[in-house]
Amino acid sequence: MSLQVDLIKQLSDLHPKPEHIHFQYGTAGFRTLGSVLDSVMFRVGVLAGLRSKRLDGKTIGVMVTASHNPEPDNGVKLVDPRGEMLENSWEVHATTLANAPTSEAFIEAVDAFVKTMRIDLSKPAKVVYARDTRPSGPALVAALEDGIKAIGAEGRDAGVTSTPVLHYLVRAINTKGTKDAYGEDSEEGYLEKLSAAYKKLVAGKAASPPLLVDCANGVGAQVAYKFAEYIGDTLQLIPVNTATTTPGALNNGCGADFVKTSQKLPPSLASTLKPGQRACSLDGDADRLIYFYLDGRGQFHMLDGDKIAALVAAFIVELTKAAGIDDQIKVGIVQTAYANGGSTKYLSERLPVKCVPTGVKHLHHAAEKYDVGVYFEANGHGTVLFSPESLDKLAQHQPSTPAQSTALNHIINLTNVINQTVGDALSDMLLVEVVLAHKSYSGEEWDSLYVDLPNRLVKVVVADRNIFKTEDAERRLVSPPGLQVKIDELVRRYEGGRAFVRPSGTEDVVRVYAEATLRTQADELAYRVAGLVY
Ligand code: 16G
Ligand code: ZN
Repeated sequence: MSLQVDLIKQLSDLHPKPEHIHFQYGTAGFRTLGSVLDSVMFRVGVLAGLRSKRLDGKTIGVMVTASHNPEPDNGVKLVDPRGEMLENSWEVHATTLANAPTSEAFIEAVDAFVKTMRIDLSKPAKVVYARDTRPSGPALVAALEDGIKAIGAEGRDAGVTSTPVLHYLVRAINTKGTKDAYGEDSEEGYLEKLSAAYKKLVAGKAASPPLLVDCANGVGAQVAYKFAEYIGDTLQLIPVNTATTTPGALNNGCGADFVKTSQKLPPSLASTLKPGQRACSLDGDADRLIYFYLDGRGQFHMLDGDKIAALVAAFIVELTKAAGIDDQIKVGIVQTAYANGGSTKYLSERLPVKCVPTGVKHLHHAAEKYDVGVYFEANGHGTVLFSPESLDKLAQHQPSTPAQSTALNHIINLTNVINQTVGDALSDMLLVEVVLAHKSYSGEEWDSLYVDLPNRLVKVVVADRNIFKTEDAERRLVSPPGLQVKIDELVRRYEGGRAFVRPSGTEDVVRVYAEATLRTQADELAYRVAGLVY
């Protein structure tokens, strides 16, 4: 079977590539202004179909979102059959296809690609796709559908939903009817699976105080409202910032990225959040989660991805001990250079901790190497992975006391409340609430596990960010030559000082991170390192 060249040409001509724009499949897929992404969407549709054919007709996912970025932005990323990010080696192929200047050049590139990858075009192809609430979404999905049609793939529209739901769907579809079945392949199936596990885990525990959920005026609002129904009285969820149809509201002055970067309470919550009460923020596609609370004096405290990792890892270790399985199932942590020094110190005194470069795929792959891998970026993206061997051990373990049996059931339920395909703000929220309920922790008690070092993140616009090259999981610069020595020299002058510089993978800037024992010192160090970079 060969390519349907006429059909591809006819449809591709409807989605011409804009001149003078170079697209790049980066850490978060293709991401830029929604208004220039039409051709990219069409071509991603074709590519998703080809990937499905290459993998023997397994379903591939496509998510249309720009996450925490401003509303006019949009983006697209591919999801592999087990619900993970697209295999690394295909990123360059995505980039090549997206940049072919004309329909003819595109068809030629597809043809060459099919030949080198030995893709059997007679294989079936299936693609499931979803989008967030951005206004540019419907038109971009229409372009994607043209691409799916052009390559002769079967498309399934999962509608408007969160990124983690789409990842779940891909895994559920591909494991249906097997021994690894992941759940019903629908949003209801997802809600049902997670909330049933949550309810078992908190059965008999005192009801938690109501939880404010800042939905960033994005798609998480819709999923949060549904969870509120599914989990009923066990935990009262109060979604706020749910204006998904108000122009300009998405991620504006609210959401996980706002809270993490500005280290402030979203202004829209100022009159609602009471001292002592917990709240959390999701990002625009609901795959990041940040908690916070106000103390008795009304002072804001943030509980970020690092704090979530510490809370959750300690709880799982405790349960493996209580279940008598801690000699067989070991917990490990994965962080990035952005992890607060306070968290790294606390965690590495207790568990194995690995540091990897920024980006979910790096964390995910490193976490797969542990029996139970807990990975969180400080920005609130993360999850927990249980290896297939650990899942088998849990299923086969014979508890010798009722207490062991209870703990074992808790761990098994945790494997179901956690979305193991990707970071999932609402799944992580349920997980956090389970631990808080079991430990009877308030936000303040959770916060006191360790003290965060004051830190500052700044961006620097430079002429060419590509000259910045890093090593040691982005903690040190190898290029431009000589710069790292100057940074080291500066850092030495600050008590508890640490700083690093890396090029952003999503914006045309260089990021500088600094921390120190004192707030003023952390700020000063960040600005002085930025001065070296500029
Ligand atoms: C993307 C990554 C996120 C990372 C961020 C860093 C995925 C799905 N997302 O959003 O993990 O923290 O990029 O952005 O991998 P930066 O390179 O601009 O600092
Ligand atoms: Zn996101």
